[in-house]
Amino acid sequence: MATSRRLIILSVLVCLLLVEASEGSKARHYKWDVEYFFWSPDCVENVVMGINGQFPGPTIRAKAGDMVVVELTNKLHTEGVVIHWHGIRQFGTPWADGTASISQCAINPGETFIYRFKVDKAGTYFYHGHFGMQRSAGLYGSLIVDVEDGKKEPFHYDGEFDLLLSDWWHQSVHHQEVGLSSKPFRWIGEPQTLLINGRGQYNCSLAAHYSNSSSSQCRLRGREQCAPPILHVLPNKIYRLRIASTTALASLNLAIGNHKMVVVEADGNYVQPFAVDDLDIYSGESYSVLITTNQDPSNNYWLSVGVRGREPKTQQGLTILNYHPNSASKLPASSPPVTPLWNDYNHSKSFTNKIFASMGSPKPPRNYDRRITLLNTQNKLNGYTKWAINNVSLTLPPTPYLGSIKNGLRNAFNQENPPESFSNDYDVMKPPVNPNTTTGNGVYMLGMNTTVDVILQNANALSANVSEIHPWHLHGHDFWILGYGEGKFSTKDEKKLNLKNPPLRNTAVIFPYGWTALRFVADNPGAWAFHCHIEPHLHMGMGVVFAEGIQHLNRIPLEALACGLTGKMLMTTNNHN
Ligand SMILES: *[C@@H]1O[C@H](CO)[C@@H](O)[C@H](O)[C@H]1NC(C)=O
Ligand SMILES: *[C@@H]1O[C@H](CO)[C@@H](O)[C@H](O)[C@H]1NC(C)=O
Ligand SMILES: *[C@@H]1O[C@H](CO)[C@@H](O)[C@H](O)[C@H]1NC(C)=O
Ligand SMILES: *[C@@H]1O[C@H](CO)[C@@H](O)[C@H](O)[C@H]1NC(C)=O
Ligand SMILES: *[C@@H]1O[C@H](CO)[C@@H](O)[C@H](O)[C@H]1NC(C)=O
Ligand SMILES: *[C@@H]1O[C@H](CO)[C@@H](O)[C@H](O)[C@H]1NC(C)=O
Ligand SMILES: *[C@@H]1O[C@H](CO)[C@@H](O)[C@H](O)[C@H]1NC(C)=O
Ligand SMILES: [Cu+2]
Repeated sequence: MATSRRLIILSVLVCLLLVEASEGSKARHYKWDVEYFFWSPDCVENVVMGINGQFPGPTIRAKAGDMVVVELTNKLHTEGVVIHWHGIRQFGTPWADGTASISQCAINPGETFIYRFKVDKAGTYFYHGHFGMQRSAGLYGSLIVDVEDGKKEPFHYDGEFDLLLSDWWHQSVHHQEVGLSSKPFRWIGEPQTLLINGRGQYNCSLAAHYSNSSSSQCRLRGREQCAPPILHVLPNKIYRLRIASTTALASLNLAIGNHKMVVVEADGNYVQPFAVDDLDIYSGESYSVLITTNQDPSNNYWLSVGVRGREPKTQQGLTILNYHPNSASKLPASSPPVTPLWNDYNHSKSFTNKIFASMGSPKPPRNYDRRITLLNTQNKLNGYTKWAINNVSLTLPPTPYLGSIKNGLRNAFNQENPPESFSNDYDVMKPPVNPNTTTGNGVYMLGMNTTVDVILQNANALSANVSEIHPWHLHGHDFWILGYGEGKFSTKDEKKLNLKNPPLRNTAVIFPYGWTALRFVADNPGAWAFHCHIEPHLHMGMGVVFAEGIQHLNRIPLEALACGLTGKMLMTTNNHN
């Protein structure tokens, strides 16, 4: 009886496996060691946090529907680690989201954690460290999901390139972190170098010879760790560039000399194609653009990346679009495209306002169940400099929320709901009269399957006439961006919200003194970070946590729980056995 039942179960399992195999989806296995090693990302030797001796880490390439399995071993010796799969929603696997203190315990030195999750949607994604400021240390790489077998992308291209953009400091992340947490505050400053696929040039310029700048012409042979990743193309073809930004701070603008770009994808969702000469990309975002190689093939062309939104002190990141196989090192005839002025926000807004969902993409629900307004302010706390949301600066608890909520551990974090809005008399245009804030680690508990609106409200920072850009990234969901506006969000802005074809994304910027309206459905049981993707800002408290439906989860893998109060709970359970 028992045997026959076992047989039935076995054959059901075999059938399931066969079904899975016949659909072509499979598991992609990776075995990674995270470690520090010496590297010269910008021609200056430094220490980077990389994977299997590579910086940036290896690219994951999968098909929609595949399982990705990453066996991650922490070889850092003196600190924990986790990796977040940015843009992957983790339906049914919230413990694999890779956020320390939120979805799992940090992986201790010497320990291995297995991330196992499904990539359900084709698109351009990336992964990065999400513990402390490890993304700034270089822990990142690309994650590309192709359409499943038998399906086609809704546009044609002959070849593709993957461009992962980042910014780089010579000062160690530990030094940066101590500065941010010190009294008086020490800001990290602007990056030394912009990197394209982990490569940039600090003390020389590929384009020195076109300008009067003091930097010297780089003399690179092409095999150096800092040599630019040349884009070799053939004439009269269409190429897809997959561009993602994992910068710690910089908002970027990317342009290619003489070539228009047609934007077709944003954050893993198709958009209505539109052509631009240059595009803005904020930390946490990704785009696919199509370019046609229809220019004079005897020439080469610059691809340039420059800083927006902060007065730039960093030279452009550069590489070359090369048509002719024998002239890869030939410099383009003219100077690199000029990055728009850093404070030309109209240029940025005009780009952002061109992005709409492609036809056939899911539409938002007509109404919302709950609206949460999040005021972004810069504050003081006992003399320390912080960022706060509705006057709460986030400090993560030692016990990850996912496990503490599932197990009803009420002492693990503040049980009251954080504020849903801010006082009406707060003047978003003026620095605060009383700049002091509080800290907290409460959670916005969302009803399962409810529709949630978030109004991100920007404000003046601590100094007069200063309001900064903040790209907000949501874990576990895509949201619709219903609109952007100036000043304080008001009921008359309500009518202007776009419910017809708003783009679905996982990252949305708020412009200085502006607001951004988002809508999403809380349909993914788990605990999810929602935060400014600027690494030092998050470190200074600029984030919140949402949670929904955790009671619907069956079992959370013990390895995700082995710390804090859930760790203690496991020990007592084991003792009873
Ligand atoms: C860049 O500067 C570093 C440190 O000053 C030096 O060691 C290195 O040789 C320089 N590299 C180039 C390409 O000039
Ligand atoms: C370099 O300086 C000269 C003389 O000051 C000026 O005419 C020229 O436009 C400058 N070139 C660039 C690329 O800035
Ligand atoms: C930006 O656009 C706004 C609204 O269209 C306009 O009033 C303003 O003058 C523009 N600013 C600049 C610097 O062009
Ligand atoms: C803000 O905090 C500082 C330092 O804790 C304190 O000296 C100051 O009085 C506070 N300001 C207000 C208006 O409460
Ligand atoms: C924020 O909290 C601090 C400390 O409780 C308080 O002094 C301050 O008035 C609050 N500010 C706002 C804008 O609510
Ligand atoms: C939430 O919605 C999904 C999809 O419509 C449905 O399968 C699920 O049962 C719902 N869950 C709850 C708790 O309502
Ligand atoms: C801020 O801007 C206002 C209006 O433009 C101006 O009157 C004021 O002097 C500025 N303050 C500072 C500190 O720059
Ligand atoms: Cu920010």
